[in-house]
Amino acid sequence: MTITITAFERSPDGGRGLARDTRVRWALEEVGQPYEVRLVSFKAMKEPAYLALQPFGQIPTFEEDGLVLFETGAIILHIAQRHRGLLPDAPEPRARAMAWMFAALNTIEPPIVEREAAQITERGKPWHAERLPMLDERIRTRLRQLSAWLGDRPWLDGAFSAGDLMMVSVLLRLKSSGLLDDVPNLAAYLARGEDRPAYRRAYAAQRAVNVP
Ligand SMILES: N[C@@H](CCC(=O)N[C@@H](CS)C(=O)NCC(=O)O)C(=O)O
Repeated sequence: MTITITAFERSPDGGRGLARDTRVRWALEEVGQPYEVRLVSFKAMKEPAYLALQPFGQIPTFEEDGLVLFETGAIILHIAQRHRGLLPDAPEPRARAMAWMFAALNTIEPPIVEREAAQITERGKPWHAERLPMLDERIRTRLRQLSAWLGDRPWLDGAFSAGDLMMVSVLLRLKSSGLLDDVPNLAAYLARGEDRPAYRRAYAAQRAVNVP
């Protein structure tokens, strides 16, 4: 049965690969599963037919054989559990790879998203300039901690896993912020992720939609 995911008809990032369909495309490329993409407009994402798939009116969704999933954590965990290549077989390393997925989504992504939201919605407010350094420092704290853990390992815990896929995807949102300048091992970690053939294919596929 064909896998179908949804993505923006036109991504606000202009094809830089930061919309969250890219991480799902990447996971599918890593495990060698073909997929189709249904492009949706902002208007359609808020209509009842789409809200029946994704209650919050967001991309991406995942559909396969009657199963409908939303939330990239759930989607990528499902892909990684169903197909070989993104999770170790042994139970303990497998559980640890999942822990890194949660760390990416619950510990690292929230302050990054908060900073992005502040830059979009709070620009021009009198207190924005004072608040931004505080938001930056929250991210820097997490980056220092993650950098200390990573040290000189290539990946977070053994071989590349869904935990790395999620962590790299989240950190890529910081690429143009300058916040990675102080953590060269994390910058190199990102570069290793971006260099994976599966990531390159995923990036190219979303870019083809957004930069026709
Ligand atoms: N926690 C969700 C977040 C999904 C999300 O924020 N999607 C963004 C695009 S990357 C979106 O659809 N934004 C439009 C909106 O929220 O109206 C996930 O990981 O799937």
